[in-house]
Amino acid sequence: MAPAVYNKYPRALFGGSKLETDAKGNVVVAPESRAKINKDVEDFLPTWNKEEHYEPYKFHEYHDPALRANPSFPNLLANAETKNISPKLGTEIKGVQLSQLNDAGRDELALLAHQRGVLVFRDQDFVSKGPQHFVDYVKYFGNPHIHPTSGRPKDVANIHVILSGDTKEDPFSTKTNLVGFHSDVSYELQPTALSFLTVTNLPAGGGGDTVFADSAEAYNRLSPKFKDILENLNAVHSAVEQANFSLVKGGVVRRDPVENVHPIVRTTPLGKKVLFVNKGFTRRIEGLKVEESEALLNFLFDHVAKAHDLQIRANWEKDTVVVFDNRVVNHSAILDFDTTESRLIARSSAQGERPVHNLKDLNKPDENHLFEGPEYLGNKLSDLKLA
Ligand SMILES: O=C(O)CCC(=O)C(=O)O
Ligand SMILES: [Fe+2]
Repeated sequence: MAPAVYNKYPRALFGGSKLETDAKGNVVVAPESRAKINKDVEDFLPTWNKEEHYEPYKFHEYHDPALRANPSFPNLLANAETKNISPKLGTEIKGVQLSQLNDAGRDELALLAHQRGVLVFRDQDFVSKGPQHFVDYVKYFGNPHIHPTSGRPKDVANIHVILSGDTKEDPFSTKTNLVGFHSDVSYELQPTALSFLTVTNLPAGGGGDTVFADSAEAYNRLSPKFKDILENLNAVHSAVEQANFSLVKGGVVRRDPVENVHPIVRTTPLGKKVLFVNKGFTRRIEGLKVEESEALLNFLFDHVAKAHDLQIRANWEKDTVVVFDNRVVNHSAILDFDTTESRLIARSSAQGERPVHNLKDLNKPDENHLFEGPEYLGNKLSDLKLA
């Protein structure tokens, strides 16, 4: 049989920066690419080590901090200036220093992020306080997820870093657009809930926003009859393609890929119903034939991607921190910036509950489906011909 051929991936998405291997076997950004990145974010630069390996996540109970919050937000918003980005999704907030919030303020942060989906905080000190502070902060909200494939700062595993751009190659040579809506790591038994993003090297020429789509509104827009069909369906979310993609481009797989089955209509611990499928990781609907599943999923992916009237863009400034609830939005990077420039985004995210359709099932354990099929390349990578 002819070997499988993998398409070239657009370098701009995951970075054309020059890499090298240091004395400890870590793959790091080489000096000539480092020189293009602000000095104050050195500690956030991505590193990879092929020896780093973890077991699949096991079930743990999750108690949503938002359930403890005062819904009047006295600790979070007492001195804040807020502006809705759209009526239902996204709030821009000034006058709050996240690192200074007390526990009650952090609970309120979780609640407001859940209600508004996306919070854009200006003038934060997270970058100057460094990667360890970032993760310690996120620990309050749940277990800070370790990403299976992304770059991570050299001293801290629980931050996912993407260094994009830094290439002369045309980012659109194989695709007409690079918008890729997803909900982060939805393949996990317990995907991430509250997420913190900071862009630490902004392209000077503008662009590079992050687009968010409202998954609660996406559900609400459907007709009652169509909602009824979705209520009883579950979908498989898969980490396999992401793992293979990482192998093909010479990266790491820190945790063997899992597949998990989640309800298509998810109810959060706060009672919000959301459409929980995403083009990034949802692969098939259980119990449907292949064509039926593809048609239905493609409709739902298009519904989310095309409806600009349920989306917002978060625009980055120096020291902006975007807090989003990964259960209630999909998001995508936007590759409209000058990709000869470097853009460095760092994310630390707390794992949430195992997704449920009905709250009576909340915090009931379930098992990972470890992937054992033929598609995971693993050590078969060398048999492939790379295009
Ligand atoms: O780069 C962006 O704007 C989004 C990055 C992203 O999807 C993530 O870090 O999870
Ligand atoms: Fe993401």
